[in-house]
Formats: sequence, C-alpha cells, structure tokens
Amino acid sequence: MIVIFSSQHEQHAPEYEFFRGERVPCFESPSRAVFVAKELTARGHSIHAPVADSRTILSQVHTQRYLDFLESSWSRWLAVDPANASTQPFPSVWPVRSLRSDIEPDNFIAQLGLYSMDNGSPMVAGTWVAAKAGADAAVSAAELLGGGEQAVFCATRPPGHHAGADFMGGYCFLNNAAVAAQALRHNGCDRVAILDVDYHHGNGTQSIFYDRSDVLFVSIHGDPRTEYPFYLGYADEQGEAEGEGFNLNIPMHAGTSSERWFDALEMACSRISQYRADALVVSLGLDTFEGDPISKFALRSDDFIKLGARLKRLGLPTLLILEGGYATATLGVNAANVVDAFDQT
Ligand code: OKP
Ligand code: ZN
Repeated sequence: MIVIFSSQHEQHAPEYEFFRGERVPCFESPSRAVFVAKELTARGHSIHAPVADSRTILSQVHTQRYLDFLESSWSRWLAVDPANASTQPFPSVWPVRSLRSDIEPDNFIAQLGLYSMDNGSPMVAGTWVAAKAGADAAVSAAELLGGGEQAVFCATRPPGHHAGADFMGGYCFLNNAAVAAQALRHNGCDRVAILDVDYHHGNGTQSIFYDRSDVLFVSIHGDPRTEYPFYLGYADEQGEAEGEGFNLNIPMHAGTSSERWFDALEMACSRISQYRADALVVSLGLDTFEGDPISKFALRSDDFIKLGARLKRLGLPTLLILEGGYATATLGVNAANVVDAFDQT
C-alpha cells in the first residue's frame, strides 16, 4: 500500500516531559517515525510526502481559535521572554469546574492551560509545522482513497487522537484521524467508521464526532478507571443527539491477554460491518505491544499480522494512521506487520 511520510515530523523533538513529577526524556520521539519509515522501505514500500493542504478540513475539525493559538504559540512563548527559546512551555493552571473557560486571558500560560487537557504535550518551535504535516498527510491519504486506492498508511507523528476540537493533550496537537474522516466525508463518503486500537482511549476523536451519525467511532483501550486519559472512554458513552448509538467504547482491564483483545476486536469489527461504512479510518496505535514501556496489553509482533488481516477482511477502503507505540526499536516491525498483512490477505 502507499505510505505517506513527511520528514517535517523531526521538527517536533521536545527534550523532556514529566513523569511522576520528574523530567524524563520524551517517549514520543522522532526515532519512532524513523524506525517505521526504515522498516517499510526495507520491505519494499515506496514512501511519499504529503501533497494536500489540510487547512480547510482542519477548520472543520478544530476551532479556529485553537488553530490560531497553536500556530502562534511559539512566538507568543518567545514574547514572554526571549530566553524561552531554549525552554519548553508547560501549562500549570486549568479552567476546571466553577472556573470560566468562555474567556481567554492574555497571559500565555493561562491560554496554554485553556487549550490543554494535561501537561503531557511538550511543545517546541517546530511543533506546529510537524503537526500540520501530519494533518496534510491525512488529507492526502483521503484524496488517494477517493482516487480509487484501496489502502494508505500515514506514518505520522506526533499522534493525534487525544486532541479535541479546541485542546491538545497526550502528545497530540492536531487530530489526524478526525481530519482523515472529515476529508473522506468531504470527498463524498456518506458514512465513515473510525476504529481506534491504540492502548489509550481516543478521547479527542470521540468528542469531535460524539453528536454525529455520519462518523462512527469504535475504540478498544485500557480501562480508563486506571489508564490514561481517565476521564473518558467508559462503556456507557454511546453518543448524543444525532450521534446516539454511533459511539462504541470497549474498555479492557490493564493486563488483558492478546486472546481477549482479539475477542474485543471481533466485537468492534461486527459493529463496523453492521454500520455499512463507505470507508474506514484506523487510529493505529501500536502501544498494545507487550514490550511497550507505558502500556499494559500483551500483543506480540505476530499479533499485528493477525490485526492487519482482520482489518482487510472488513473489505473497506482503509486509511491507517499511526498513533502511539513507544517500544521504539520494534515499532517499525509491528507497523509493517499490519501493513503487509493487509496487503497480502
Ligand atoms: C498517547 B497515545 C507519562 C505521561 C503519559 C499519557 C499517555 C499519552 C499516550 N509522563 N502520558 O495515546 O499513545
Ligand atoms: Zn496510546
């Protein structure tokens, strides 16, 4: 299948994030995409740069305020103090219940809190350019499907599924899967299914489409009672208004075996088949891998072959989008296993 990859991803290379109050090197690193691109190239796939400009679709998925904030963040951060050039901005205050989120303070850190769900999305000078290239890849991939291509893989980072209409979070800034689904709708698909198999619930994607029936969201993930993002991803979230019945969460306890995980995948796939989608977007997080340093499922590298084959059996034009996966050295093999199994089934 066609692979879309932008070297711009390397512009997003923060030095550190926080873990239990300490600074630690970022799990979500540029080497992730390097391993993926390398393994796909070694297996004979040709890699293409994105060609589309995602701006129009982005403004249908995210609010214009948030997009403007994200694009201007780095210059705003430098305006606070030119010495900030060698530091990373983090939010330290958030408008939780009883505080106002309908106003926009002038203070940059206050704005950062307004547009963030956590302090886990380190930002640097090149973050906007890298994230925008990921959204451009998603729109380019949707156009290729529209042109008759059966499947496209976007080897993008940073990931996107935690980013909502007006907030960043969990290493995510722009929601690439939501952009892909919206672009497919724009290009004439009446119904688009999104299957999110990342270890972490795709709270951003769910919230963007929660009141819509034209995009079905189905997710298998670590139970939010114990796993990030904690505040969304429960089984009783089934959609609202027009979208009632078009959101399916399948939370699985931390430590779930690969056998049980594939049972959940069957449930997810039967809902998708029943929906009669025109196209499928897969939020392909590979942090379900047994060796992942921040996740607690137990899939082995061979299981990703099984996953690719099962996705192919849905028989839909399919857009695969890389989300998480932090066992960096094995990430390329795991991603290529999905891609090759899809191609060869
Ligand atoms: C992003 B994706 C460790 C914080 C972990 C939350 C996990 C984000 C996962 N300091 N941050 O869904 O793989
Ligand atoms: Zn994840």
